[in-house]
Amino acid sequence: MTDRLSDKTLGTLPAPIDDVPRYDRTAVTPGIVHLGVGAFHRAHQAAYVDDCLAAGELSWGIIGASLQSASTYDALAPQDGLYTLAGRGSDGERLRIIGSIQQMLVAPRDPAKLLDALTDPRVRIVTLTITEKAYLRNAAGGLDADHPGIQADLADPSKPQTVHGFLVEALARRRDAGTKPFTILSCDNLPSNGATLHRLLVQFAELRDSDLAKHVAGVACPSSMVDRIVPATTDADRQRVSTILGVEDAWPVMTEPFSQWVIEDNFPAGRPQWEKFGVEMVRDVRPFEEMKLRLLNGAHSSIAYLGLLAGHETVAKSFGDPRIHSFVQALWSEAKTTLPSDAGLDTQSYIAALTERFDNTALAHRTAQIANDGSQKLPQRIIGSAIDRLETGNSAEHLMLTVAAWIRAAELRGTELPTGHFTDPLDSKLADIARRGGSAVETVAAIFDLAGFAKGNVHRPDLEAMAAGHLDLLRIIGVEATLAQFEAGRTSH
Ligand code: CS2
Repeated sequence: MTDRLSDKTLGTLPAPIDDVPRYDRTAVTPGIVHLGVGAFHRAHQAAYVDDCLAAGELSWGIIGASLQSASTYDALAPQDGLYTLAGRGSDGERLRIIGSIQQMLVAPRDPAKLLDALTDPRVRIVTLTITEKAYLRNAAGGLDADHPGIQADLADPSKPQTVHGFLVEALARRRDAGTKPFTILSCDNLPSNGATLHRLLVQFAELRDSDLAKHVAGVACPSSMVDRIVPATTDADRQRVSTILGVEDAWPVMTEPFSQWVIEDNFPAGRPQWEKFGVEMVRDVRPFEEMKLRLLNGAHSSIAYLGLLAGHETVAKSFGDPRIHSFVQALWSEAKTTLPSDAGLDTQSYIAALTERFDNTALAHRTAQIANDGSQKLPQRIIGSAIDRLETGNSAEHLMLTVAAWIRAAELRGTELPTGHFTDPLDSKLADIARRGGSAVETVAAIFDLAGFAKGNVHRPDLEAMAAGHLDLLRIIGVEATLAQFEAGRTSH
């Protein structure tokens, strides 16, 4: 098979394709720059924008930029930005071709080109899926001003490396050219993601000059909650999809049927009519975000770390392990009580839907994929709930076993788990701590310090004590017996 999926071959695709772009792609103009054009963006925001383009809103094409690797560019540029989105559920697979990405850029290859796109007056929104670690927060939650990327961007603003450097330089140039600022929409799994990004950008701009900081402070950064499970594409997926298409798609994206996007409706420079396609435009995203982070992502991390320790390769296998399954139910019982009770959240139905989604065996969602970047994820997924539980005099044992399982899985890399099986931005320091071979108490204290978990919180000693007790169990009796002990504890209450 030599032909690639492209504008030229689009008309030759066979009938089993459920949907293809039915709009004139040559008439689309750029309205959105997306930073971090990985699989998640392509399964989620790009699909909603594709719906808007198909409805005739042709001024919202996406320029997709990778901030690090050129792999997405290399796969999609020869395909005119087209790719297959495969929705996989118990009733089979639905293939859809997405056409909303009209141009691709690789920031490190040509930062000036990305700055040009960001200063294009037609671009009115910048969306981001850059993952938690790219926000470059220090242990106290502020901007990590010592980060080499930040230092480089302060030294030479015209060749940015970080998202902060790109956005602030683009905003400065737009201001100087009399172009209105774009709206910045974070789509990452962080609490108050828009407000968090806004704060970090202002801090960064402040390091350049205070007038610029004032200007950046006036830029709208609405928060949003994004939800769709997107396992990494495998070679088998590439082959299967390409065989069905009859042309090669170098990077199809796998996902589940479920999709949700809740957005704070604050777009001074305009926006597509996303609400026509199921997007919830609301005044306050916070309750939705918290429910998602604490119930979905918290359980995901738990399933991932316990699953890794128990030898389960995928979420469906780990969640299908009866001990892990009932552990996660108990984790949910702890976490759900921390959610706001006056926001109309239906946690019961949410948990029922999650149970079905995690059971989806058509998705081979690897536990090692979710295990990445634990130091960046656990604060909003687990630690926040645990603090709230202690605050109200309740226990947080299940939540803290998840933290202990992360620490245990991290220290087993290189022995029982392959080296680099999952990674973390704090890896070199985590490895130093593991090498010291300290007691559970010492190890947990060092890791809480390093990652800034519960920094300055009165409950931190209790959280550490719980995590250390659980880490001891995992080290001495192993994950199976630890889960059995938790189970026995639940039934005896
Ligand atoms: C997962 C998320 O990898 C992870 O950490 O928990 O990517 C999760 O699949 C998405 O947030 C679902 O919306």
